[in-house]
Amino acid sequence: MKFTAAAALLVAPLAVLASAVPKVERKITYDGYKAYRIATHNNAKSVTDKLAPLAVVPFNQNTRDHVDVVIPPSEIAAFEALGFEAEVLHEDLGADIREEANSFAPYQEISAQAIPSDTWFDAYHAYADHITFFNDLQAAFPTYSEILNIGASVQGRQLFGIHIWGSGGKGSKPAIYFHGTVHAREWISSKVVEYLAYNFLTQYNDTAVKAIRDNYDIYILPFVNPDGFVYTQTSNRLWRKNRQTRSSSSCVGTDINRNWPYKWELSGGASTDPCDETYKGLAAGDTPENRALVSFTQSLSASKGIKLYIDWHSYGQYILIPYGYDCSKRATNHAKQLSLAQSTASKIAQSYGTKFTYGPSCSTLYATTGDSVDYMQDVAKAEYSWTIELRPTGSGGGGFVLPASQIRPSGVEQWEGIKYLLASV
Ligand code: 0X9
Ligand code: ZN
Repeated sequence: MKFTAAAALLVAPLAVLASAVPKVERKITYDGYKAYRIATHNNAKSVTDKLAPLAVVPFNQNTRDHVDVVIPPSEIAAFEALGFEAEVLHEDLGADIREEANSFAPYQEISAQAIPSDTWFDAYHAYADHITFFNDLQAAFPTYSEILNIGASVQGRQLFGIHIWGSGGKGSKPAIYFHGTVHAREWISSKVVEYLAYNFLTQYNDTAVKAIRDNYDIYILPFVNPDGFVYTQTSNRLWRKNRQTRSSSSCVGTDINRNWPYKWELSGGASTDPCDETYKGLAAGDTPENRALVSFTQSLSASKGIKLYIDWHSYGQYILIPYGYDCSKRATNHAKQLSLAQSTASKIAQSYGTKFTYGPSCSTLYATTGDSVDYMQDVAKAEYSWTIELRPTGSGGGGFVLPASQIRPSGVEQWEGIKYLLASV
């Protein structure tokens, strides 16, 4: 499949083009682009072979059941002539991106030490506002939290986060450890981990939340790929990887979730082509983001250990347990992880009926090498190591561009799931 968005792009008019700015990237609008889910019936290759002559933009990673693609306006007639069994995910991706942009809200400034308004969860926001939100949230609870800065991205942004604790004091308990937005376009993942952080801090007077806070130290890193996230806001809403350049290629970006130094060398679960969405890098851990994450993870592992790690992604509505690198390998506590995934999925469904599929990541979805979950399980020795793919499923419409009205329900159902899970581990 050719990735030709750069060639086929439609451009938004630039409001200001200051001559002092050396290089301005034009924004891909995706106006008139349609997203489809094509049923593959276990034969994805026959689908991708038929798509090969078209200028198709890969959308989500392919699964056994389906391939999700974005088709530029000029190719829609040719695509429809192929006669696939397909459903529409976005009728006009550009229109949905514009609606998302229109739903942005500025951060509501608050007085010193006040708690940020929870209207934060009704809109998407600029990256700088996320930093302000976290700083203000932490400042409202100075005795029970601190801001983390664990290292810098390729472009020098800090990988920031929040550390929350309870009556045991700072750093006295095993870690509950969450990463958000490793894939830049998966915006709902940062909003959901923010929702969890907000509730962990503001609901300490709730008995169940107090028990969790008193038993664990909680570490939440909402943007482990900040450069990629900023790029989705300035240039290309569908960007996935980091923004690392390499002298060996003109293509930009490495998939940080294929770059972890564990089973990185295996083939079949990542790409060695720098132009691909799942490019693994030239060596394990050769992205600055991954190096910072590895070193921070090692410090958690070496101090009180990691009870639970969750890598928050979208989309598909899955709870995925180890492993990614081998479809027949199971964790030593597999039965416990599977039963917790099942009961957590039931708990999540109690809020609005949202169905999450659960199971081992490779056999349920597809193989991945050098991913965070396998590293956390086997190297960092996390007791439970999961990926959660948030809303939507895709079937029924939508993908990475999820209406702002779904931020709060996504947060609510995951909060219920996490409270249940942390009371059960
Ligand atoms: O491909 C990934 O890294 C994750 N999916 S996403 O669509 N958000 O990119 C899945 C990681 C879970 N691991 C496996 N499925 N093996
Ligand atoms: Zn992802």
